[in-house]
Amino acid sequence: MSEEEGRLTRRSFTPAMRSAYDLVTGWMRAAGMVIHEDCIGNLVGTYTANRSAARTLIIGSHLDTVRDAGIFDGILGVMIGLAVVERLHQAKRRLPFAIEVVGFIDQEGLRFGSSFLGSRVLAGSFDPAALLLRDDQGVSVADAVREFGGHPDLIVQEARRAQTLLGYLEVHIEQGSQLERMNLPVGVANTIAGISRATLTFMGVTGHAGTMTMDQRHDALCGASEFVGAVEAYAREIPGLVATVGELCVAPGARNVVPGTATLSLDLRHQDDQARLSALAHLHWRAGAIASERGLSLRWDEAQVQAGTTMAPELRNRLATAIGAAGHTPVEFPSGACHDASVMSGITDSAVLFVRCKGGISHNPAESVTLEDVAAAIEVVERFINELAG
Ligand code: HGY
Ligand code: MN
Ligand code: MN
Ligand code: MN
Repeated sequence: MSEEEGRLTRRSFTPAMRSAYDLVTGWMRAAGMVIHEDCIGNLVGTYTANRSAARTLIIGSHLDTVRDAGIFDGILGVMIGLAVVERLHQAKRRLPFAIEVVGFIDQEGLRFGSSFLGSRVLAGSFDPAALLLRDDQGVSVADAVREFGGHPDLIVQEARRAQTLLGYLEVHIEQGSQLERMNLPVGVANTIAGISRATLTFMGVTGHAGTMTMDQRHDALCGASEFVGAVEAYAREIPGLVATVGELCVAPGARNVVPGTATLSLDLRHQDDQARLSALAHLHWRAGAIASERGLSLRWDEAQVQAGTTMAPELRNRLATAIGAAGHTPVEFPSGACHDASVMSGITDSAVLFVRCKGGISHNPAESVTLEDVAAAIEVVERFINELAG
């Protein structure tokens, strides 16, 4: 469950992740699945087809979480895939394609500041440099993978071949409130926002809180704070842009010391890649201007985490048909949250089925869904699969 008792924080390759794997593996085995953990540690349950050389439909999502997470973000998609296979197993039904239920080991990237480590391995877009990332204890991804039972040096072989795949379906809580507004249990993502991230460090002069006069100061935290305000003001002006400073670290971090450095994270998203990249360039310029006005220096490290993605029209249509057949109005809308489906789109047709969540709340222990909406999602996935099986 969690490392801090009573709160859910399931970080990649940790004992908390291992106990989740133990639970899910038991359920997968009971549902007639063959289990394996791949070279980076993704959990893969395979429900074999009724014929050899069949293609595979992957149904999955991530098993890692953010800190103090809700209990549905990620794992709901694995459990719904598992529930659908369990019902096939109970009916002693095998399909003309295999189904793999995949729990990706690292999508949120809380532990290493990575992103999509698990799905990038399957999609063949894994960057080996990610193996060198270190967590707050100095443990590298490579060592964490090994300790968890994986094989970092064999990761490149784990990439799937597109011709063996039928597609990828991710069932995920909406993490927004469109479905609630439309009073619908499920919906389909037509696009997924792209993400840029940056880590900024403002560097000034550490000083004595009592004797360094205000005109002598080059206070790194004041520079960072001005930047945080500028980010919010700018994002409010640009339609469709969301910008978040989620992490801030001040050093040396004492109440009687003028801060010498302030390091912060920046997460930028927009459905349009051009708009996102020009926002990133503007905020980079703004950070530089604030630093020079205040006699600070600035370190700026940016990463293009994921481009905006349009989900596969054919799968979206099939989902819409399944939703209609299940008695609900099919709707489509963009996803502001990122999903492994945007990475899996790089190798196979991919789609996201949203499940309504209360108040759109997510990345928050108050995250919740209803049993009826989960049942509706399971029925839609079953109809989707039956249609695919012909
Ligand atoms: O950050 C996201 O959008 C996702 O929840 N990982
Ligand atoms: Mn394998
Ligand atoms: Mn999340
Ligand atoms: Mn998620």
